[in-house]
Amino acid sequence: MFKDFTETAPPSPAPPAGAAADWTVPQHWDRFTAGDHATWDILFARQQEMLHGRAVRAFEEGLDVLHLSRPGIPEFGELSDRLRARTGWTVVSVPGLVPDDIFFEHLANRRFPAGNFIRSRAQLDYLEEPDVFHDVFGHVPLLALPAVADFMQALGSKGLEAIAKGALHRLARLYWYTVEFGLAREDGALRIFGAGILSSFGESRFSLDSAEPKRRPFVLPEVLRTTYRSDSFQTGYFVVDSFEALLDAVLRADLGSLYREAESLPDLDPARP
Ligand code: HBI
Ligand code: FE
Repeated sequence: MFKDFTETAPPSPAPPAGAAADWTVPQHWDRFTAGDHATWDILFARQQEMLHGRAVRAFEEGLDVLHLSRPGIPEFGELSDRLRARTGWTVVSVPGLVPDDIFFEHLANRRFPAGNFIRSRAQLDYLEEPDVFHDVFGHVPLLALPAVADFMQALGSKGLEAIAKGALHRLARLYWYTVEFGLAREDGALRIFGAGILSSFGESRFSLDSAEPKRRPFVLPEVLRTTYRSDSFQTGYFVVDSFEALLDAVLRADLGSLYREAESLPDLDPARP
């Protein structure tokens, strides 16, 4: 019936050679080639144009206050100085995907792990592992906003708790449908705030304009029961009314009870009517 909530997660793998115990590595910004910086510039220009009027307003403000519009891949030390001054967050460099407990431990301490590599020209539209464009362009601008900064930190600590409770798959759905693929209503219009959409040329149009996907109001217990796929555009999105309301819903919830309740109910299809 229920999953055994006392079950412990397997130990995470050791960091690769050259990485610290928390999987961070030097960014080695000086090792990016002119071609790497040009790849960033191509992606940046294309997304900035596409997202104008589509992203939540705070996204463009974040690009601005963090000076992300300057050409080239950002240097994380300088970016962190600007971000720290706003919300106390920093950006740390990692070689790619890191184990869940390591990832959430960083978030719980207001550190955002960002890839130290950029995709190749053949992968402008799709890649498997999050690179510096997804991580920095997609995630970092909104971390300049206090409500999002607090929400991400909360997800970090709730993530660590979820691992301990054997409920990581539930918390991962909350992360997916907000931080990665969230939509928001702003002045009555639908806007994008999820980094997976913000960093995707195709999905930034599809998520708002297509008649195919379902768009439903954010309801925490429903989100925890809704499956997702990572190999195609989403078939359903959740829409928040504000970041403050989202933060409040997650901070006030008794997630342990919601996880247990969800285990006794069937999963939900994001494309359900
Ligand atoms: N590692 N670098 C990186 N970036 C992520 O977004 C990430 C990760 N490790 C685990 C993880 N995400 C997931 O646990 C969450 O998306 C739920
Ligand atoms: Fe991401």
